Amino acid sequence: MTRTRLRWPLAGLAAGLAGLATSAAVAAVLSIRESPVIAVAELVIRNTPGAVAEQAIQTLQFWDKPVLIGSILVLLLAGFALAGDLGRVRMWLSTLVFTLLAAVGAVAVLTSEGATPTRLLPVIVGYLTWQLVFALLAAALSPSPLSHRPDDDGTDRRTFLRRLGTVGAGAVVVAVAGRWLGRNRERVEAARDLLRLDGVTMPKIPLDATVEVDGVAPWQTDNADFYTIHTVISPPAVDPATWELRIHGMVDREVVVTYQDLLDRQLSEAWITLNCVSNPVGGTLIGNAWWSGVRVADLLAEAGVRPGADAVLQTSQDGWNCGTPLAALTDDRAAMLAVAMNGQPLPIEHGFPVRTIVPGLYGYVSACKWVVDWEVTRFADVTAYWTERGWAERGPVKMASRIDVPSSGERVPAGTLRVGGTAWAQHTGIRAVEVQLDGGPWRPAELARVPSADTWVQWVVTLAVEPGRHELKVRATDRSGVVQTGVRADVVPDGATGWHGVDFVAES
Ligand SMILES: Nc1nc2c(c(=O)[nH]1)N[C@H]1C(S)=C(S)[C@@H](COP(=O)(O)O)O[C@H]1N2
Ligand SMILES: [Mo]
Repeated sequence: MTRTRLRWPLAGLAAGLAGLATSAAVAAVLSIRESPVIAVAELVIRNTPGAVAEQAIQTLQFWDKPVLIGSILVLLLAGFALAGDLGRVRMWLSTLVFTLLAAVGAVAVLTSEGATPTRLLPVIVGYLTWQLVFALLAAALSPSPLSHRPDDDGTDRRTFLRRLGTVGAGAVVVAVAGRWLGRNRERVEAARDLLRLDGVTMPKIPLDATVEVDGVAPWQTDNADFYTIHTVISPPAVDPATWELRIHGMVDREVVVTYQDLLDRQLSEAWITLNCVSNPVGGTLIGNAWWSGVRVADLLAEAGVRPGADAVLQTSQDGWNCGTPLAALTDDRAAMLAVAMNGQPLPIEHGFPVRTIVPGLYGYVSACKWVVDWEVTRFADVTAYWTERGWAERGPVKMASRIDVPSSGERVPAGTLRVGGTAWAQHTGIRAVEVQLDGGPWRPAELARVPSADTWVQWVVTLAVEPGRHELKVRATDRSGVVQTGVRADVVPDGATGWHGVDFVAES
């Protein structure tokens, strides 16, 4: 009887430890520095009064942190055992304890420095593991309604012990796998840090490319500020030493390129603006960087594209794919297989070690990150990730313009107002930008100078504004003379259109 009683807290402990293992594994795979337990420790540190902390540090010396984490673990184990024991009385009491413990973890994670919703994942996975494993073990402990034999204990005990063993082994496997995957990421990050790419340069921002207006998005977007879009939660860790790109399909000869092959070639470099098709009017899913890589046209020429092909189906290490018009990859534009962004090896979240960049096409049909496969093919024969989900097959970037200053709702002093922003008509170029105040005449803005038609262009205009509420609109004209349409279109299926406008208040 007493031994049966002990099995309940034991089940709670096993479920609890299994949850800690899955949660730590998820944190490792996602490269989250703080597992929930560490986050709780940091929460305690943040909320410890200075005097108490000092006392603790004095008595414990540098053992303060291990003691803190150790205490949290002991409390956790006690909580697990309690949750298990309460399950003997009522299952919902166990659920309550596990939920409270998970809630503490969630609060710690969400209040930690630089918290993002992704960081909740380890807590959620750990919590689900607790509930699931505990239910599984408890089922073997509860007396079966069908059997009333007093000595039924023997078979139930075997079931319980077998499940306990399975859970233990599973937890060990998960913990080891999590560590291994985490290590793999660290290894790739270390390999990236050690790379020195000869031939990759980082010029200064071209003279006259920026208008001096505070609040206008910088002409060059830093890697850390560059928007990121991908379908995976955790970017794949791809080792440059084993990376390969296979070019096959409608080609004369299959070509396999390695990372070293790319570095041994003449690198081409350019300022190129990258646009997301999901960028709404006035939105910020756009960035401009200095890219270094190998011309796609040269690689395709080596493979020898067969007549009849009109697309390259690009696939990434993570299984995502996109169909890119062959014409945009082989004409005179700077389409490249990029190895560097702003003079640095590609950041992992931007496609390390190698990604594609095609000026003039939205990212979803061209800018394949962690790219490993190019199949030269026909649009008629393939579909790709986003086209299967209702987006257009080809995605040329639409002309757009944006007001950065003043921002919507801003209060500015009445009188002279410097208004500024950015505009793009990628691969055609911007000829003019005009603004309209309160429905009045369109007035030309002054354009900054850009090195090519493949980047965005900053603009500035000085207006006189009376005190009161105002509405300001912007529109661009491209170098072929087309004026940006004011007709509003949603981002689906091939990019937003419409003039960006802001409301602001001038105060006397
Ligand atoms: N492997 C992979 N590559 C991808 C995507 C993706 O989901 N997976 N998203 C694309 C989209 S929609 C855009 S807009 C760009 C964004 O590139 P960035 O994250 O470097 O800004 O990457 C493209 N390449
Ligand atoms: Mo995108």
